Amino acid sequence: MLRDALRDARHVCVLTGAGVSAESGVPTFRDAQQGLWAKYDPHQLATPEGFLDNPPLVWRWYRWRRELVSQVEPNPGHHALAKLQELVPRLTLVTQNVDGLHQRAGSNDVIEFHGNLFVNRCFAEGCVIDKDDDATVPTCPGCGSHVRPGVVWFGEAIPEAALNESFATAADCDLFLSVGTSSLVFPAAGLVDVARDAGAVTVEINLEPTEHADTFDYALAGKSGELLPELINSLAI
Ligand code: BV8
Repeated sequence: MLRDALRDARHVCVLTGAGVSAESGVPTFRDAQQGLWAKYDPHQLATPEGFLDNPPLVWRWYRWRRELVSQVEPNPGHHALAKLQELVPRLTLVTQNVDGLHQRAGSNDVIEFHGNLFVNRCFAEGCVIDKDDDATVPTCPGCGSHVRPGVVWFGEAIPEAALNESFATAADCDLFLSVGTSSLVFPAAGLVDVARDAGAVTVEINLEPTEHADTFDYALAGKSGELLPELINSLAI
């Protein structure tokens, strides 16, 4: 029984994707882009090549996303994961999301596998840039290079600390919970294989079964904002 496996778990590893933020009103990459962004492919915009090809366009897209995320709230799914962290001996939350909503819901020690939407970095050096002038494309005060959003683009390496800590967690956990992700983007999608090989119970919660659903011990189809509170509240009983 899933509830018993969760109750008996010593170390839970949770991996979340854009589906966890969907009920807060944050569109997923695979949802049709909204409004003027409908004609752009996020997989093109979210690349270093896309940025260098048109820095003002990519900045407009990220500023639009920052504005959108700053106006939404964490949903019951985010809050349920924050509550789960209090109910189990150890929980490590790895998120592919860049919206910071897990932290706003009270989750601690979140590993941001793909960076954070609200951080700015120097394009050339990678260092964090605190100031954000309103220029169309901010420039690094240190070296004059473009400033870029502090997210991981397609074709870019995952930050080493996040990568190592996430794979170590997957290898150590005894329950792996994948929520709201299509499990199509690597290397994040490879975490569950490490957990499974280490003997962990694996669980998928997704709006509809992903193409990998049959490789999980449990696969629950439905909204994370409904299924997570149900699951976690059943623990508290
Ligand atoms: C890298 C930040 C190498 C940017 C993002 C094999 C191994 C390694 C790499 C690759 C590989 N094969 C291919 C690659 C390359 C590539 C990749 O995986 N491509 C895919 C398209 C095949 N990977 C990379 O480029 C990665 N880097 O490997 O570097 C390297 C090594 C050394 C040196 C140099 C290079 C970097 C990938 C990171 C890309 N950045 N985000 C930004 O946000 O702007 S990824 C971005 O897209 C999201 O973070 C998310 O992770 C991903 C998918 O987006 P979504 O579709 O929105 O979300 P998701 O897939 O999670 O799907 C949503 C799910 O939710 C759906 O299933 C839906 O049914 C469900 N859902 C919806 N509503 C709900 C719900 N579920 C529950 N409740 C609901 N209410």
